[in-house]
Amino acid sequence: MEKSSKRNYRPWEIEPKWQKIWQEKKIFQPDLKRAKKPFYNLMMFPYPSGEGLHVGNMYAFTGADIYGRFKRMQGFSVFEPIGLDGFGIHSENYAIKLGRHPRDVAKETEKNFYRQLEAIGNAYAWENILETYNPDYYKWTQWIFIQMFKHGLAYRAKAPVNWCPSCKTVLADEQVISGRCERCSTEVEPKKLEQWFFKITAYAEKLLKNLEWIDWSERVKIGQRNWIGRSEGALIKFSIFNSQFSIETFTTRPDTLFGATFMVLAPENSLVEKLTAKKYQKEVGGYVKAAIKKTEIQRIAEGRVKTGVFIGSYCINPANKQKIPVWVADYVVTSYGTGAIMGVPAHDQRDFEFAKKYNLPIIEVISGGEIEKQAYEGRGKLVNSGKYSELDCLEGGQEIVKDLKKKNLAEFKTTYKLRDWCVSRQRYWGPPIPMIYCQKCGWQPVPEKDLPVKLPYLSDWKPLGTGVSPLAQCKSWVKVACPECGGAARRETDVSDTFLDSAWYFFRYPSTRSGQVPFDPEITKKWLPVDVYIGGPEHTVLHLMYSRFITMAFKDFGLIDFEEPYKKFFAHGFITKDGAKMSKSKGNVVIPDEYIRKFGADTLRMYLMFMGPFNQGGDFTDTGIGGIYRFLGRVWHICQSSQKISKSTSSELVAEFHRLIKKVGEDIELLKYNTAIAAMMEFLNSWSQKGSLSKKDASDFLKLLTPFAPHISEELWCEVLGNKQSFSSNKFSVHQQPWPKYDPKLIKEEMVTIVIQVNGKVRGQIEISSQASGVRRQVENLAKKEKNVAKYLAGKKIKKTIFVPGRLINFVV
Ligand code: ANZ
Ligand code: ZN
Repeated sequence: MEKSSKRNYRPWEIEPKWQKIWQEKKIFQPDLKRAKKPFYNLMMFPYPSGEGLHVGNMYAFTGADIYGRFKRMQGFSVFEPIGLDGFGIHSENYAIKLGRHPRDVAKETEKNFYRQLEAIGNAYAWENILETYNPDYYKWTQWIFIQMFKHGLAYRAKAPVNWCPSCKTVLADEQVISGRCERCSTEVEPKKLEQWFFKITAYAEKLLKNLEWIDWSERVKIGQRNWIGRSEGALIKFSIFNSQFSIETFTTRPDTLFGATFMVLAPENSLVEKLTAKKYQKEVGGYVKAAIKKTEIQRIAEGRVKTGVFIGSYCINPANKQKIPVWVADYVVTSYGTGAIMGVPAHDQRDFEFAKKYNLPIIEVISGGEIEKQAYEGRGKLVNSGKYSELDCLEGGQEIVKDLKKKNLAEFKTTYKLRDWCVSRQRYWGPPIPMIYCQKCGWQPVPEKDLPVKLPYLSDWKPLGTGVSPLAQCKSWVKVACPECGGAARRETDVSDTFLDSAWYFFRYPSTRSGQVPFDPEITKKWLPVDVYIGGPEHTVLHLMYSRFITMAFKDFGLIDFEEPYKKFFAHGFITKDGAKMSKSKGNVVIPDEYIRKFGADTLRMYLMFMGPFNQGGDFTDTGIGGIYRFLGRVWHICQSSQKISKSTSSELVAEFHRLIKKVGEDIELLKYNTAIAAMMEFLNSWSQKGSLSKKDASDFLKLLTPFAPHISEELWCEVLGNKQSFSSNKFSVHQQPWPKYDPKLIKEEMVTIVIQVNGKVRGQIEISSQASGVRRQVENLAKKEKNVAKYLAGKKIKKTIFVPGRLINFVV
């Protein structure tokens, strides 16, 4: 019978209580210098706006936190830091919307952010928080810029860049999604500006190669591979008829050279001007002018009608000495290969469409396809290719290049789609790029002793839209002595890209106390690379690529001895609301605070994890959350029931309990939180119906629950079951207990025999675990493979299968 002295489940009382104790006792703060088994559990750097975190953000953090808590109970010293990525366009745009200064907004955001995080009860190392707009932090972001410059990895160049007219700044290629600004979705425009670039292309090969061994979600690796876009091919030189000029093209299909019937230059290619014949100048000029107004992404969009104009020159196909016309067309882009292509309409679809439209000859040189309606891009034997005809195209292509190479007309070449990283932003809210320009000495880095270059407080901080940062208006700040000659010089007024702030933050976390260095070498050796990194799959090519690059650069600077920052990366799924991805712009955000107030953080955490597999996410509905709340309520009560907790565990529950320990541990390791929770629910049913648990086993049950619902587990384990030792012992908490072990002998599954019939006659039998014996598909598969049965089924079509779960299967043939 229920005793009236029993307490009710009141999460709003126990949760703040334990959060306070955990923080005071620092149980989640590892000894960074001395920890024996370090485990760096990292979640992706959040960039919250002042509106705070929504449950989608909580979802990601909680999933990572569960894993960290599990590792701690497995005996690791887990370091789980948190901080705030609050510099950059995202935060600045939010301040613009509010009409308030970004610095003031940041202060409030910070407060709200940490308050929300405390309420969810994650096991953060609160002594190591950091904010990117803090001068203690961005001092080192600037220091990194200077190291990049000193090692030749930062350079200035005038280049057509992506300009977002709404954010009034340039964007890196990675920050343009289908032609639109990643932040505000405005269509981007090309603009030619002088910018700072980081030479990420120098690491293209390494970024690609290491994907072979790092333990990352496959879909993220594929995303990175595509972004790097390695292509093997050749450079082939075409000389211009009656001219000293020649055009070099990059092709991945040198085997198709005999089929090249025209040449196409990108509108930006400087040869266009040189090679355009007088009478075509007007038309070509007009075409080029219109074309360069479009961004590359718009130009190469598939299915777009191809346009172009003939420029009045011809070149010579080096393979067959044919004279072919030179065109300019905007489907050829300037930033890839050489900005010129050989048009092979029979075997390249874009060239095919172009040739059809302008009536250019189409010559088949690879056999195997139909080229009436479209290009044949596959492989096959070479035809119409002189002495190379009859060769397989792969071999033929190699031979063609080798022969041309002897005449200096070709060379083998590997290219990458990856472009250098444009890191300057004409905005206010970011770390000023620590460079000084002197008329006499050129670009000089700010001397390291003068770091940080503090961001001055400007009241006119809004973007100007002129291609110049608002910092340029602050004349007293811009004026500076040249570090080289002492003469009058000026500061760079652009700030660096937010993605630089977040490309190295995980190096700083364990070393937030180090004033003299960006990261302490000894501590870094102990804690990095990160053991597991959990975050959104949308960062496939942005943040993850940049942070890998910066890590590789650090290694080459001699700062560290590893080149990959994250041993394991796990991409989580998204939370949707009414079927759409939860986001502020869609207006379907759910704020966690009200749910925490009503049900408690434990319920919210568990509900989020129960919605679906962690790598797939799920849809947030209010109806589901009540079920979790009731589950925790039942756990609360059963732990106080004198009938349900007794001297020893009922024999009916022993095996089931050990199976539960096994399952929950294995599921957490694979981040399959939803099935681990389901198993606990199922077990709770058995426990309520079939018998009782010993105090030890009940305590172990709570340990299984601990990573998911840390507060209720702590209260029940410590106070109700009475496991707490005094607070002065530094192992008072359930979070400091070892993960329960199961006895393999006890979980041996019961086996049952299933009789197999063919047309009603017994032809064999199989042994199968009692659990699987009820699953039709499993039984069917095994039964078909049974030797004797297989003989009777061979060559026959199964018309019908009759299945009696746990007993019999009959194939009718
Ligand atoms: C001739 C050819 C024949 C091509 C053929 C393909 C098929 P990936 O694989 O993406 O590297 N190309 C080269 N530079 C270009 C540029 N600046 N703008 C637009 N297209 C360009 O693609 C390489 C191929 O893309 C090259 O091989 C070239 O077309 C084209 F049957 O050359 B190919
Ligand atoms: Zn100077």
